[in-house]
Amino acid sequence: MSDPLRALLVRDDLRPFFLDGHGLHLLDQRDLPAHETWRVFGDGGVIEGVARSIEGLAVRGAPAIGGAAALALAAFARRPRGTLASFVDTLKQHDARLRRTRPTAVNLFVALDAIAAARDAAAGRADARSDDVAVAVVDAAEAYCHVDEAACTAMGAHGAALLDDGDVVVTVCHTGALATCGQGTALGVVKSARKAGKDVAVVALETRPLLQGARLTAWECQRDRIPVTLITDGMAAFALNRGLRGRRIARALVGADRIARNGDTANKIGTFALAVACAHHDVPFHVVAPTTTFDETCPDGHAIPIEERAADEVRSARGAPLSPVDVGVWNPAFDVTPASLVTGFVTERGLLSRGASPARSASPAAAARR
Ligand code: RUB
Repeated sequence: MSDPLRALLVRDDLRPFFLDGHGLHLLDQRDLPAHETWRVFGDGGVIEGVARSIEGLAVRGAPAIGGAAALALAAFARRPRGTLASFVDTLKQHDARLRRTRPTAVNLFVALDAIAAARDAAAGRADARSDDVAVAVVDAAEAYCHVDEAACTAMGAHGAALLDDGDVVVTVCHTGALATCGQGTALGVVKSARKAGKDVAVVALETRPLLQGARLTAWECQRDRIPVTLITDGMAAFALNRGLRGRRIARALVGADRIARNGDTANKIGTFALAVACAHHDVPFHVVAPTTTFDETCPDGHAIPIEERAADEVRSARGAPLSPVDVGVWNPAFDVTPASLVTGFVTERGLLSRGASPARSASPAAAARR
C-alpha cells in the first residue's frame, strides 16, 4: 500500500509526529528543550510504543494525543495481516489499549471513535477485505489530523481578533504546535496575531509539576520569535496585579482537555487558579479549543474524569528529590475551571460567549463527530 500520510505529515514546520515508510516518528517532548529526540516505532511495536509514549507524556496535549493514537492505528493497519476477522479483532484490541492511556482529554476518544466507526463500516461491507479496512483506518486517521490542523488555523484567525497591538497574554501549560496537528490552540492565536502585525507578548506559567510551560511554551515561543517571560505558577496573581514591568496583562488564553456541556473546562492543573486571579483583576479569560474538545455527554465539570498521576512527579524534578521521599502527595494532572470564570471560548467556528452553552449553541462536538 502507498503511504498517503507521508505528504500530509512530513514537512519543515514544527510537528509532534509524522509517519513515513519506517514507521511513526514521535518527538519525545520529555527531552525538550535540552535534546531533540525522535522515537521511531515500526508497525510491529507501534501500538504499545505510542500507548507508553502517551502515558509517559513523550507526546501530550489534547489534540496531539488523539493524533498520535490515530497515526499509531494507521501505521499498524497499513500492513494488514491474517484474515479479515482476525485483523479487525486485533485492531479492536489496539483501540482498547490506546483508550486506557489517559482519561481526561476527550480528543483521544474522538479520534478513536472516528477510526472505530470507519473500521466497522469497511468491515461490514459485502465482500469486505482486510485492505479495505486498512484504507478506511488510514483515511480516518488522516482526516483527524487534517481537521485538527484546519481548526488550529481557524481558531488562530478568530482569536487574533481579540488581541490588540502591544497586548501581553498570560498562558499555562503548553498549547502550541507540539500539542496539536497544526499551529496550536492558545499559542496558535498568539502566532496568528503576530502574523497579522500585532506585537503580542506571552507570559508563560512554568506549570508544575512537569513544567510544560517552562520547557515547551518558553522553547516554542523562542523558536517562533514570540517575546516570552517565564514566571512560576505562584506569581500569576501578582503579575496580573502589578503588570509585567509596567505592561498590564491584557488577557489569559488557555487550552482545554475537555469542556462539559455547561462550559466547565478541564485543563492543566493551575488553570483554575489563574482564572480566579483573572476574575479578581477583571482580566478576560478565554479558552481556545477545537470543537473536538467539547463533550456534550458531560453535563458539567464533575462528570469529567480527572487523571491522577504518580506521586514522584511532585516529590522530584527531573530525577532530583524535592521533598522527603515518603511524603504523602496528591497529584491531579488537571483541574476544572467553572464556566462562570470563562469569558468566552475561541473555536474554529468562531467565538462563543460565556452565556452560550458550547455544546448546545455551537453543537460543535456533535457536528464534529458526525
Ligand atoms: C496538556 C494541557 C493542555 C491541554 C490543551 O496537559 O493541559 O493545556 O491539553 O492543549 P498534558 P491544547 O501536558 O498533561 O497533556 O490547547 O493544545 O488543546
